Amino acid sequence: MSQDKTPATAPSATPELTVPGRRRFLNSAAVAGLGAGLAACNSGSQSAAPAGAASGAAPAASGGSGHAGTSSQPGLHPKPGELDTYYGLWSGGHTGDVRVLGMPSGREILRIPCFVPDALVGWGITNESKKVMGTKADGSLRYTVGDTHHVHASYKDGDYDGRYAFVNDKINSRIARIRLDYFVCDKITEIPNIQGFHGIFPDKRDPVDEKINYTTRVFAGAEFHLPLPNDGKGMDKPETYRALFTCIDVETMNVRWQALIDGNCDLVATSYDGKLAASNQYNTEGGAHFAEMMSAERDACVFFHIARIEQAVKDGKFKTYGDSKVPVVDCTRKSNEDPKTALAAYVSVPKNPHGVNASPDGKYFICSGKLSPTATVIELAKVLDWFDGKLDKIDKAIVAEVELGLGPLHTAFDGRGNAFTTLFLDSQVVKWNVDAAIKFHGGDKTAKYVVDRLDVHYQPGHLNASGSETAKADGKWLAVGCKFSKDRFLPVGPLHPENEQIVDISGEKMILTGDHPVRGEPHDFIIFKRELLRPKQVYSLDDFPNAIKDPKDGGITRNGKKVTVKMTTQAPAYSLPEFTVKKGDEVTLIITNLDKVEDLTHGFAIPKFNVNFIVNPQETASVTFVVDKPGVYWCYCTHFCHALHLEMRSRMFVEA
Ligand SMILES: [Cu+2]
Repeated sequence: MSQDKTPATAPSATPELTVPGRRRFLNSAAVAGLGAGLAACNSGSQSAAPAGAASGAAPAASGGSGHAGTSSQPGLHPKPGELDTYYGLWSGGHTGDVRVLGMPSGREILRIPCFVPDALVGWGITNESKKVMGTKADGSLRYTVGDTHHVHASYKDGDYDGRYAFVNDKINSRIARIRLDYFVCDKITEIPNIQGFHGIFPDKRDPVDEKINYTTRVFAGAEFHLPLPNDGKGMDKPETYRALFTCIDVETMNVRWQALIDGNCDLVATSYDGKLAASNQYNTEGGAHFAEMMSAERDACVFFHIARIEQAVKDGKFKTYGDSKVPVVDCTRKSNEDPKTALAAYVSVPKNPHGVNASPDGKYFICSGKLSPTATVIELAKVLDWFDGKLDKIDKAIVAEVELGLGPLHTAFDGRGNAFTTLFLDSQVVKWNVDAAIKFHGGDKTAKYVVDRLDVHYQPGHLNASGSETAKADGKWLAVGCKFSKDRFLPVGPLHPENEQIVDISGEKMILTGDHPVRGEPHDFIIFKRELLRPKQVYSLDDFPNAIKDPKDGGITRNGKKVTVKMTTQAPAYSLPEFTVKKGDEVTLIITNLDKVEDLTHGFAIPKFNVNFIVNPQETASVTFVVDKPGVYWCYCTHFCHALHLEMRSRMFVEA
């Protein structure tokens, strides 16, 4: 494969950072500004925590100690012809797509359209993409907006298996599946009974069948409460609104079951043994207004016992809502007080937690406090003990609750026992040792759990490290999604890009090694070794039932007002240099690209009919449109293909 031609660019070659004067200034200003705010939350925290002035925090200028740093940056910036050593899959936010970045350079290589039309590839224009996206009875797209937040990939044996990635659409409660061989979205499911589908996570193996050591389910958390069914009744009674947790089958992409819960779901995590899934809950109050959502001092992380839930579904212990046929099991607190039969358990977590992340050793889920300066470490073995009746109180599964700094949101891991948590308000990443935090929480006040701090720019949301969500976390690179870039890039008017920062985490200290701007508005991402994927760069004609395998099979067929035009492409020509239809016809145009050469993609645009799409090597794509204006229309290739690309044209004659 082409990836093999380049030597790996190891993070050990990362440089000592030269810090410009302005950044030093910003750091000291930030630290000074935080002093007052931090005083309030410092009580009870160890001296190394949290933040700048008090703790000798490591600023961005922490240098290369502990790293084999040199004065050049080969690790971050591959030379022409060199390849990155990791793939990154980034959510696109409300551009509704997934983006593929090369890491550690941060270079964007591809955008994979999912929920929103994309003009480059004709997503939402071709019949094939419209079928995936979903259409109304008249054939138009059901939705043209989307909001992707979290991308996660399918597993086998605790590592990514390169089959699928999954991403949520928060706006319309949809989940998309992406094939990681062709890097295309091939399936979208709209989840019933919920709104605000936010957290998503695949399972890592089956909770019952040991032989199934790979992903078969993906879980979805719903943030917003709704009347059930949401049919216009009970709208003025928010206290009766409810949220559901959803399980989707990854092969059929059908919804398998849903779970009625108390509170809501934010992010989702799954255990390495497949037995547990969990979601942090920031609105256990069930509030409909801002102030109500923040009224309780502690919220929760709700754990789902997957095997028991699926048994309950099998046993018919469920109900359905409205038109939906999806079985909904009862995971509310009241119905699950007996551990031995409980389908769910609620571990309490301080005030409005955000983020729940599974440690790569399989032992812990870590919830960040958001409005509390703490992270809560929950030991999964103890959660299972509670379900087995061996632990009297579920909150005894909490093995640490330690202060990290202001606005802790998400946690990544290096596979060496350390966690990295974003501090939104502090604009920092804090590196902390999980075992030391557990010791500190257990009473050993000499245990120094904070290892390092790094200023980031600015207000980080998600972060993730290479392999962090797998058992193979390698502790080399960390990416930090900073929600505000402010002064980091040339000013371009009011809309700023976000700032993705790359951090070398191979040593004791974190080293900030790069910034890159990203178009709004990525949220979450995963980073994994490039060897895990085996992408295909040329399709097979047999992948498409409507493929035109030979130019002589092309031509025009008519059935009343419905006309089918079939043609093939071979650079620099379309097999039909012209074709004739009549005003009022509904034209379906099918194109197969017979070029087999890698990177030889053609486009097909027709003026005035809103048609433009591409066909990749050996791909077949089609569009359907009505010709309502007579005349000559020059169809042409929009995607550069050949020295005679400009000459690659056809004419559509529309007879009056
Ligand atoms: Cu072309």
